[in-house]
Amino acid sequence: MKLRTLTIAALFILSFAIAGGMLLLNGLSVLAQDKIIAPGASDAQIDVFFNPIDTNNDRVISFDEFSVKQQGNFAKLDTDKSGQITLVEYTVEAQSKPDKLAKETSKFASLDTNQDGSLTLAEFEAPRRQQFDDMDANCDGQMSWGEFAATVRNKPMPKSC
Ligand SMILES: [Ca+2]
Ligand SMILES: [Ca+2]
Ligand SMILES: [Ca+2]
Repeated sequence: MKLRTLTIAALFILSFAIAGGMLLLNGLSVLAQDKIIAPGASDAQIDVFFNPIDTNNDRVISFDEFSVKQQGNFAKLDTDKSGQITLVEYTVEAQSKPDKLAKETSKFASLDTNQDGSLTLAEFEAPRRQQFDDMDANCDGQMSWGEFAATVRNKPMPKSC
């Protein structure tokens, strides 16, 4: 029963995080980009966050598992399925809102690291990749349960690459 309550709370928090906001609830805080911080989390509470991300249940989080939402967003924005997102595709929903358009245009520019006017999946996912690499303390390309838990508890492991 307790776990069920926790799961509902986690789903609520995650859906809020997807909206890009920040929420404080029972000492858990969730920042934009789905960064979850819960300093006193028990192992069971960590599992509530870990398990839905580890979709193949092998107890490690691969980058593809971690970036599944970003990869879905990329596919959605790439309306002509060229494998690249143009500025027009990226800003399609902001066209009628000047404030949002300016913000999205500058975000696009910051993601377009080779400045060729379009975003590859790697460019689009780069912020998520950075977050993953920060959490992958031993740099083996996988996020272990321990690495994940350490970050959620706000005590990231020292890098040992
Ligand atoms: Ca996995
Ligand atoms: Ca580019
Ligand atoms: Ca690792």
